[in-house]
Amino acid sequence: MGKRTLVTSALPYANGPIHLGHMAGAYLPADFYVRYKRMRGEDVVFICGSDEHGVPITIAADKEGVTPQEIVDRFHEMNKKTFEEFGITFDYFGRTSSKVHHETSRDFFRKLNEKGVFKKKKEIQFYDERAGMFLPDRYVKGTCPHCGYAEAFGDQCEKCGTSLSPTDLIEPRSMVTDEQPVRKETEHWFLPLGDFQDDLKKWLDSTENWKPNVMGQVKSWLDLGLGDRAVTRDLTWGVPVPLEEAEGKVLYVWFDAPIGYISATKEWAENSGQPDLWKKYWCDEDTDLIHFIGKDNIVFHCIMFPAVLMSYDGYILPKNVPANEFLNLEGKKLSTSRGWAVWLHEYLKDFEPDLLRYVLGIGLPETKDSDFSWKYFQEHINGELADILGNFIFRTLSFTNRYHEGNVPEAGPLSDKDKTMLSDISRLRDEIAGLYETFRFREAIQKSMQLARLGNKYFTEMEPWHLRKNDPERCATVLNVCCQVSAALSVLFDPVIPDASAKLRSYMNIEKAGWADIGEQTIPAGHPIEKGEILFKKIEDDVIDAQWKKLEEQSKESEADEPKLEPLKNTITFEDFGKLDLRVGEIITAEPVPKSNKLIKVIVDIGIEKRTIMAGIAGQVDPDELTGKKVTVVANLKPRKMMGIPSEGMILMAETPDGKLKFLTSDAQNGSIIS
Ligand code: B3M
Ligand code: ZN
Repeated sequence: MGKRTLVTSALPYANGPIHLGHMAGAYLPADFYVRYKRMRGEDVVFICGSDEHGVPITIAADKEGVTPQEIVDRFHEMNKKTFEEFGITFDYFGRTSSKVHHETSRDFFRKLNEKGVFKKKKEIQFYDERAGMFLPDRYVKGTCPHCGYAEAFGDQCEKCGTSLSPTDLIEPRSMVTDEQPVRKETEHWFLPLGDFQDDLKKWLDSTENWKPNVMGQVKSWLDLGLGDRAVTRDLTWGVPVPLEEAEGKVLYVWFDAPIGYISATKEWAENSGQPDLWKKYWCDEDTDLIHFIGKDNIVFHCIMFPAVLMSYDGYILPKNVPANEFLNLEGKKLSTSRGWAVWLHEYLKDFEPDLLRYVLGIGLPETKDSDFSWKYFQEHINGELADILGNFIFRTLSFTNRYHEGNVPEAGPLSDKDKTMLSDISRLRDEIAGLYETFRFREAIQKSMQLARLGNKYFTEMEPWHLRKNDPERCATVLNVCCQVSAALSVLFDPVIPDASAKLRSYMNIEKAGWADIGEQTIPAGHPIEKGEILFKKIEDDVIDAQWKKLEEQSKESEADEPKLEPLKNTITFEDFGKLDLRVGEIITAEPVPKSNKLIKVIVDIGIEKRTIMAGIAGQVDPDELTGKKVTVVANLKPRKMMGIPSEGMILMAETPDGKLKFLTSDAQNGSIIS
């Protein structure tokens, strides 16, 4: 263990509000860890900030028809506030649009460039001719060559996690126009990750306690062999590349964003009046650097950023990257576009932060995807926070208050049960510490609840309400033990439910809340204690119903935004249908019609003869790709002239709700009748 710890949480894109999935992935576990470390009196700094570059920002801006600046300003402020209200205790929350960040990331690029780390390569990239722009990786979608997932992005397949290049995709399409992009040459700077293969492997082998799911992913990329990764982009939004010859290019967002951790630490140091302090956290081997992220960010934090740090030289490398898997909602994948999400700022209108912190905490997706449901929320609050923890505290405090004038009573000789209860405090405290140290927060929280459970059981078995009359001395001893357990709980639970823990400490007049201060004798006899109030109220069914309703409405609303199918037409008779002569045809040639932006002139072989057909499909399909296509032809449609050319039939097309045309194709021989 190092002398100090620098903890970072993934910089959220400032393109939308924070939801439960974000929270469970990179923020809440980090906050548990940091709060735990602070309670131990350790030197820890917790850094985060808004990621304000990259296509997620421009996509959001395009969608709303506003500038990227407007988007990042709005969501930076909003998310910063939400984090604060939810009790995420960053020491500093920066933003990558800051001057310090631009300077820092440009300095990184410049230095690496001067050292000759980069390769400059002309590259063929996808270009959207209709939109007139090179397509960033995220603007290209297609089928993943590894797992066949049809909606993979050009930089990564979210299904199998493989890191991709847009040109790897099968049937790529532009997200801007949905057209098939063309390949065009452009020049970029590349980080040749292959050069770092051995050093990365050495570093990874030297690390300890990594989660198997994280290490497994990283190792499999290394086994595949690392390639070159472009670190510049043809975009206008981002940090400009600090070279004259790179006019019009910006740094790739995944080059500058992790450097954002460094810039934010610099700003934190500056604000704290010791501008050089950041170096202690980034350049001193006695610092443990821990990155909390979601699993989709593993490659960037475990391969790309370490390679950048190594080549700059003088920086420490991450000690651990405890990435989490994903959180589902009510059994379904979270989806912001489909309105299937619980937004933190919405949650906070209805409930206290502690409740969700606890419930997300016991079900964190640490080793596999996990699920959040409102029923689960209700069950664990009522069954654990209220019935176990809250109940034990309430019994202890009210009893002490009623029968011992609000002072911790003096303990007499201890029975075996008393001794066991007291030793459970120190035993669990140490076990919980071990779990926090190894990023097993779910178990740490379950074990904390275990102490309350044992306390409750002890209280019930000892029956102080009887002892009070029959054996007042025993009663005093039992209550003394219960007060020790309560005091310990006020500290052990602090990382998870800080508000309730602080309240409990205020009832018990405990000022200092340090991990080392709790044990078998935390508070002395005679210490004043107030009765306090009930810590957790139970959640009724109607409250949960209201949340379900909200979710349902929210997801319905966004369904309404999706294109609708046309209503069915009036019924026709069999004879009506029988009048149509539908044939299988094959396109022999296709050419654009001059001066028409809709028509393509095609010659179709319908077995019996060849027909000229004017098809209104220009702009949707590429004439060069039509030859050989099997289609359905209405063969007995009365010919009519279009742009002066007679069209002898019609090619049937399916029109999707969002206006895209698709052929109806058949592998039957040309001229076959369709009926
Ligand atoms: N903004 C991706 C994300 O929010 C990205 C993280 C940056 S961490 C340096 O998933
Ligand atoms: Zn895949």
